[in-house]
Amino acid sequence: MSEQAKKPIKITETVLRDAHQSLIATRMPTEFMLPIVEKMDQVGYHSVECWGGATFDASLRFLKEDPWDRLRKLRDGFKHTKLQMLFRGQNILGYRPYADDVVENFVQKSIANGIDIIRIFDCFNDLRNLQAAVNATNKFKVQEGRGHAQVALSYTLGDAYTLEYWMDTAKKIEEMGADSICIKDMAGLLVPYKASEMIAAMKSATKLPIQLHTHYTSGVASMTYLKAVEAGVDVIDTAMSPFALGTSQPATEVMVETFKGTPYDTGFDQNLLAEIADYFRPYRDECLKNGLLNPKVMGVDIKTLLYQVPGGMLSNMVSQLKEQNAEDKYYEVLQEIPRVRKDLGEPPLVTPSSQIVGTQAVFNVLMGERYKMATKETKAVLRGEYGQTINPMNQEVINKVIPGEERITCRYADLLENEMDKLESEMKEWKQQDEDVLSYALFPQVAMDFFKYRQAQQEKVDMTQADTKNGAYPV
Ligand SMILES: [Mn+2]
Repeated sequence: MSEQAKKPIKITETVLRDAHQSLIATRMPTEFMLPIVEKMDQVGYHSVECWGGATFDASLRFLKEDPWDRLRKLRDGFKHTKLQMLFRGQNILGYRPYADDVVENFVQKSIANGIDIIRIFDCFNDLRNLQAAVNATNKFKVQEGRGHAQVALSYTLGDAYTLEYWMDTAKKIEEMGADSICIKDMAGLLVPYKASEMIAAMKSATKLPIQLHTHYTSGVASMTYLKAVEAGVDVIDTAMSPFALGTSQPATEVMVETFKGTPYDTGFDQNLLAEIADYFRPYRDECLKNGLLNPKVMGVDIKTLLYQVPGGMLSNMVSQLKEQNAEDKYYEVLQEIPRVRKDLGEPPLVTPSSQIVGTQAVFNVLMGERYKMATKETKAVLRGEYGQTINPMNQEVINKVIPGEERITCRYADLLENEMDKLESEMKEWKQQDEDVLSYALFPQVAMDFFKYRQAQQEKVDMTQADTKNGAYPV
């Protein structure tokens, strides 16, 4: 290939977010991350994913850390590398739909505290649930001097998910003002040759850069990346080898070596990557020893391809059945999952739709009658509160579960009153920084427990040592 045809593949490093979320339940503490930041900053990554997803919840709940403080510390350390986060559309990082003022405020504070790229997704791929976050990112881009709105499409299989659908959606994403598109394959369902087709089709539909995010769960991920790169994908998500593979991403070093000497050569220094891997490896060993890292999640789980459900959803289902002493119903539930998914309009299976479909399938089987009992969430989906699905929902199921109830066809957040003031009034005695209101908005009980813990720690310390500007207190 000629010099002009060179197209170095860009890499987003996930070891500080999705990799440890997928392998060790998001338990990597900030203190462990900071010493390696300077080296990571020299690699030349397109971005480092380090925030959002479950990091926020896990920080407050289990690590007793202020997630905002983690972000500021990482921002301080990464002088050259863009920081990236995962954002669940109108649900932000929480589990309910928020009013637009909370979404806007969260986006502003994320960017102001150090985020460059916000990856925004919706479990139904209902773009209306992403517009407020995209608009907010574009609004603060100017004000904060950084900000990039990436819309992620939750990848799934099903008759309605044709190449035309993906191409059409890519065009709509471009029209809504996003800066790039991500194909988010949370279950590792995208196989190599399908990836070629999909990337080529989407590239013909949009000029926006396309990033591919997948998981190694089904064992095909690095081959999928290879075909996607050949088909023109711009960025891939990888994890440093000690926290790669299994339910995490393909290994950074492996993908870098794969493209060496080709037009896609990243130019990364393998020796530098090896030093970074050396830092993470003993921590991986420690996690194996203390049980945080279960060897079970490190193999190939072919069930995810067979049943087209994410690995995490299967393990949830197994524990639900175990609680009910009904493990013998496993295969019955597995067969019920696609039927429930169809009844609900065939959405992708990703948080929270994966839990909603999985739990309802368990209910349907255990009750011996379909929809004899429906969860609160199933009802909300049927009412249209989660948004529009690709296919219509099953009218018989609607009649049985929410008889006579009015269904919503507008964007659900249009029905919500602004709520920042109310949230602030509920927690103002604990507020030490504006960001605390957002922590409380997302996880009221967990944040409150954290605020109490923080105060107790502070009362034991010399307040003259407190770095109030950064909200960092010596404990
Ligand atoms: Mn992921």
